[in-house]
Amino acid sequence: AQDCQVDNIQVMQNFNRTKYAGTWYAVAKKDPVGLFLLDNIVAQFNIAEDGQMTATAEGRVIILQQWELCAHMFATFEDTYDPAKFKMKYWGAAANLQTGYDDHWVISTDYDNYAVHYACREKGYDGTCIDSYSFVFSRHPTGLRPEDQYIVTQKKQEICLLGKYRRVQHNVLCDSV
Ligand code: AZE
Repeated sequence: AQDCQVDNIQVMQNFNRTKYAGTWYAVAKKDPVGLFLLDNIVAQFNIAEDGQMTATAEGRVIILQQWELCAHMFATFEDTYDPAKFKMKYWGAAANLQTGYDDHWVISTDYDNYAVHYACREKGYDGTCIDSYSFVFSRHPTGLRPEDQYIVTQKKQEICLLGKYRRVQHNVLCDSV
Protein backbone atom coordinates (compact mmCIF):
# COMPACT_ATOMS: atom_id res chain seq x y z
CA ALA A 1 0.00 0.00 0.00
CA GLN A 2 1.11 3.55 -0.56
CA ASP A 3 0.03 6.77 1.08
CA CYS A 4 0.74 8.93 -1.98
CA GLN A 5 2.89 11.31 0.04
CA VAL A 6 5.45 12.77 -2.33
CA ASP A 7 8.08 12.65 0.40
CA ASN A 8 7.53 8.91 0.81
CA ILE A 9 7.97 7.98 -2.84
CA GLN A 10 10.70 5.42 -3.26
CA VAL A 11 13.20 6.15 -5.98
CA MET A 12 15.83 3.98 -7.64
CA GLN A 13 18.36 2.64 -5.16
CA ASN A 14 22.05 3.16 -5.98
CA PHE A 15 21.15 5.06 -9.11
CA ASN A 16 23.95 4.94 -11.69
CA ARG A 17 23.75 7.90 -14.04
CA THR A 18 26.39 6.51 -16.37
CA LYS A 19 24.30 3.43 -17.03
CA TYR A 20 21.24 5.66 -17.46
CA ALA A 21 22.94 7.72 -20.19
CA GLY A 22 21.97 7.35 -23.82
CA THR A 23 18.70 7.32 -25.70
CA TRP A 24 15.29 6.69 -24.15
CA TYR A 25 11.98 6.60 -26.01
CA ALA A 26 8.91 7.70 -24.09
CA VAL A 27 6.35 4.93 -24.51
CA ALA A 28 3.78 6.24 -22.03
CA LYS A 29 3.23 9.53 -20.24
CA LYS A 30 1.06 11.14 -17.61
CA ASP A 31 0.57 14.80 -18.40
CA PRO A 32 0.87 17.77 -16.07
CA VAL A 33 -1.47 20.76 -16.12
CA GLY A 34 -0.90 22.95 -19.17
CA LEU A 35 1.17 22.67 -22.32
CA PHE A 36 3.13 19.46 -22.75
CA LEU A 37 4.92 17.22 -25.18
CA LEU A 38 2.38 15.25 -27.22
CA ASP A 39 4.17 12.35 -28.89
CA ASN A 40 7.36 11.29 -30.65
CA ILE A 41 9.20 12.02 -27.41
CA VAL A 42 12.83 10.94 -27.37
CA ALA A 43 15.32 11.91 -24.67
CA GLN A 44 19.07 11.62 -24.77
CA PHE A 45 20.99 11.77 -21.49
CA ASN A 46 24.67 12.61 -21.43
CA ILE A 47 27.20 12.46 -18.62
CA ALA A 48 30.13 14.83 -18.87
CA GLU A 49 33.64 13.95 -17.73
CA ASP A 50 33.03 15.77 -14.44
CA GLY A 51 29.90 13.68 -13.85
CA GLN A 52 27.40 16.42 -14.66
CA MET A 53 24.23 15.13 -16.32
CA THR A 54 22.64 16.97 -19.23
CA ALA A 55 19.94 15.95 -21.66
CA THR A 56 18.28 16.83 -24.89
CA ALA A 57 14.73 15.92 -25.72
CA GLU A 58 12.44 16.27 -28.63
CA GLY A 59 8.77 15.80 -29.08
CA ARG A 60 5.81 17.08 -30.96
CA VAL A 61 4.00 20.04 -29.44
CA ILE A 62 1.23 22.38 -30.47
CA ILE A 63 1.84 25.95 -29.45
CA LEU A 64 -0.37 29.01 -29.83
CA GLN A 65 -3.39 26.73 -30.25
CA GLN A 66 -2.48 25.59 -33.76
CA TRP A 67 1.23 25.52 -34.52
CA GLU A 68 2.51 22.01 -34.66
CA LEU A 69 6.23 21.55 -34.35
CA CYS A 70 8.92 19.32 -33.03
CA ALA A 71 10.29 20.94 -29.92
CA HIS A 72 14.00 20.60 -29.35
CA MET A 73 14.69 20.96 -25.66
CA PHE A 74 17.85 21.12 -23.55
CA ALA A 75 18.25 20.34 -19.87
CA THR A 76 20.87 20.53 -17.17
CA PHE A 77 20.50 18.63 -13.93
CA GLU A 78 21.39 19.63 -10.40
CA ASP A 79 22.26 16.91 -7.96
CA THR A 80 20.46 16.54 -4.64
CA TYR A 81 21.01 14.48 -1.50
CA ASP A 82 19.54 11.49 -3.31
CA PRO A 83 21.40 10.20 -6.39
CA ALA A 84 18.11 9.34 -8.15
CA LYS A 85 16.54 12.77 -7.52
CA PHE A 86 17.55 15.72 -9.66
CA LYS A 87 16.38 19.24 -10.28
CA MET A 88 16.04 19.80 -14.01
CA LYS A 89 16.45 23.18 -15.63
CA TYR A 90 15.18 23.10 -19.19
CA TRP A 91 14.61 25.33 -22.15
CA GLY A 92 13.70 25.14 -25.81
CA ALA A 93 15.94 25.66 -28.79
CA ALA A 94 13.39 28.18 -30.06
CA ALA A 95 12.55 31.13 -27.86
CA ASN A 96 8.81 30.46 -27.97
CA LEU A 97 9.20 27.07 -26.33
CA GLN A 98 8.79 26.37 -22.67
CA THR A 99 11.41 26.89 -20.00
CA GLY A 100 11.14 25.39 -16.57
CA TYR A 101 12.66 24.04 -13.42
CA ASP A 102 11.19 20.67 -12.45
CA ASP A 103 12.00 17.67 -10.33
CA HIS A 104 13.40 14.74 -12.25
CA TRP A 105 13.19 11.54 -10.24
CA VAL A 106 14.17 8.14 -11.50
CA ILE A 107 11.74 5.78 -9.81
CA SER A 108 13.00 2.53 -11.30
CA THR A 109 15.17 1.37 -14.16
CA ASP A 110 17.09 -1.68 -15.30
CA TYR A 111 19.18 0.68 -17.49
CA ASP A 112 18.93 -1.61 -20.53
CA ASN A 113 15.20 -1.73 -21.19
CA TYR A 114 12.89 0.43 -19.11
CA ALA A 115 12.83 3.47 -16.84
CA VAL A 116 10.03 5.09 -14.86
CA HIS A 117 10.42 8.84 -14.37
CA TYR A 118 8.43 11.12 -12.08
CA ALA A 119 8.14 14.85 -11.51
CA CYS A 120 5.87 16.58 -9.02
CA ARG A 121 5.39 20.26 -9.81
CA GLU A 122 3.11 21.12 -6.93
CA LYS A 123 2.39 19.50 -3.60
CA GLY A 124 -0.90 20.02 -1.81
CA TYR A 125 -1.34 20.80 1.88
CA ASP A 126 -1.80 17.08 2.57
CA GLY A 127 1.59 16.23 1.07
CA THR A 128 0.24 14.49 -2.03
CA CYS A 129 1.04 15.73 -5.50
CA ILE A 130 -1.50 17.96 -7.20
CA ASP A 131 0.41 18.51 -10.44
CA SER A 132 2.68 15.75 -11.63
CA TYR A 133 3.99 14.34 -14.85
CA SER A 134 5.68 11.06 -15.54
CA PHE A 135 7.27 9.18 -18.38
CA VAL A 136 7.73 5.49 -18.94
CA PHE A 137 10.85 5.24 -21.05
CA SER A 138 12.07 2.34 -23.12
CA ARG A 139 15.36 1.73 -24.85
CA HIS A 140 13.26 0.31 -27.68
CA PRO A 141 11.08 2.63 -29.80
CA THR A 142 8.67 -0.26 -30.26
CA GLY A 143 7.68 -0.25 -26.60
CA LEU A 144 8.27 -2.17 -23.42
CA ARG A 145 9.19 -5.80 -23.43
CA PRO A 146 6.43 -7.96 -21.95
CA GLU A 147 8.75 -9.00 -19.14
CA ASP A 148 9.16 -5.36 -18.02
CA GLN A 149 5.46 -4.60 -17.87
CA TYR A 150 4.85 -6.05 -14.42
CA ILE A 151 7.48 -3.94 -12.68
CA VAL A 152 6.41 -0.81 -14.57
CA THR A 153 2.79 -1.34 -13.55
CA GLN A 154 3.89 -1.82 -9.97
CA LYS A 155 5.89 1.39 -10.02
CA LYS A 156 2.99 3.33 -11.55
CA GLN A 157 0.93 2.16 -8.62
CA GLU A 158 3.60 3.13 -6.09
CA ILE A 159 3.65 6.69 -7.40
CA CYS A 160 -0.16 6.78 -7.35
CA LEU A 161 -0.50 7.25 -11.10
CA LEU A 162 -1.79 3.86 -12.16
CA GLY A 163 -4.43 4.31 -14.87
CA LYS A 164 -3.36 7.87 -15.64
CA TYR A 165 -0.97 7.18 -18.50
CA ARG A 166 -1.43 7.41 -22.24
CA ARG A 167 0.65 5.68 -24.82
CA VAL A 168 3.15 7.82 -26.68
CA GLN A 169 3.09 7.32 -30.43
CA HIS A 170 6.27 7.14 -32.43
CA ASN A 171 6.19 7.82 -36.13
CA VAL A 172 8.77 9.50 -38.31
CA LEU A 173 7.38 12.93 -37.57
CA CYS A 174 10.19 14.45 -35.57
CA ASP A 175 13.02 12.82 -37.51
CA SER A 176 12.93 15.48 -40.18
CA VAL A 177 11.15 18.51 -38.72
C1 AZE B 1 12.42 15.10 -20.39
C2 AZE B 1 13.76 14.35 -20.56
C3 AZE B 1 14.93 15.12 -20.19
C4 AZE B 1 15.02 16.40 -20.95
C5 AZE B 1 13.75 17.18 -20.93
C6 AZE B 1 12.53 16.59 -20.64
C7 AZE B 1 11.27 17.35 -20.57
C8 AZE B 1 10.83 18.23 -21.49
C9 AZE B 1 9.62 18.97 -21.41
C10 AZE B 1 9.32 19.78 -22.46
C11 AZE B 1 8.15 20.56 -22.66
C12 AZE B 1 8.04 21.31 -23.77
C13 AZE B 1 6.90 22.11 -24.14
C14 AZE B 1 6.99 22.92 -25.21
C15 AZE B 1 5.98 23.83 -25.76
C16 AZE B 1 11.88 14.86 -18.99
C17 AZE B 1 11.51 14.47 -21.42
C18 AZE B 1 13.91 18.63 -21.24
C19 AZE B 1 8.71 18.85 -20.25
C20 AZE B 1 5.64 22.04 -23.37
